[in-house]
Amino acid sequence: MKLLLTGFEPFGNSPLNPSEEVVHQLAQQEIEGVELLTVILPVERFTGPDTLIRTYISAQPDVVLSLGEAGGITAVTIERVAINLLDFSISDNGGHLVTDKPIIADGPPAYFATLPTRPMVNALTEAGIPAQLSYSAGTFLCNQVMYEMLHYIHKHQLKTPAGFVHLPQLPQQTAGKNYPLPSMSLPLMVAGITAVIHTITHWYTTHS
Ligand code: PCA
Repeated sequence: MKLLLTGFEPFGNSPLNPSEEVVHQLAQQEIEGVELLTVILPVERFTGPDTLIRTYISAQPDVVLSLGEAGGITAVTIERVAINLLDFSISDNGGHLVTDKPIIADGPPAYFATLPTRPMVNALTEAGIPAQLSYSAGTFLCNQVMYEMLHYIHKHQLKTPAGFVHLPQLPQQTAGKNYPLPSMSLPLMVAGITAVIHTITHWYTTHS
């Protein structure tokens, strides 16, 4: 199974993005039954989704799994839905602050993730890693790339399963803040995404 795994560059005031760190670690590991392709996406409203779609077209993966950071979450968070809305509360890395706009003017209100979301949560829980399902990926770049990937697949009548996982911040991003913030260590997140990829691989090989 050819898996396209994406992360995001840092954004906001942070020099790090856990999704980029996890992707870099996994790119150096062997995962049985998986040919892994990785790319780090810009946190920018045009080049972020463009980079993902262009990589998808040239790599022709069997599955797309995208990762991003969400400050304040306490668990690896499997996104079930992407909505057709850009409503940024901070500027992207290109300086765009877009509010109240659709991602695709004539696109449907939402797309569901087409990955096995509940088995992914169950695999994380069984591995002893905090995990949850989520019904909102926000209204920033993570939601946008999830929506645009699913829209492209739908529009071109393709069958590639795709979805998104939000990761907590790394301890070094939250240390020294004068109010408590949740975080998760890099090795635990790497183990978590490895468990997620095993689940997807098993599901893909038994369903296709
Ligand atoms: N998190 C942001 C964008 C990039 C990232 O890693 C989000 O949740 O939209």
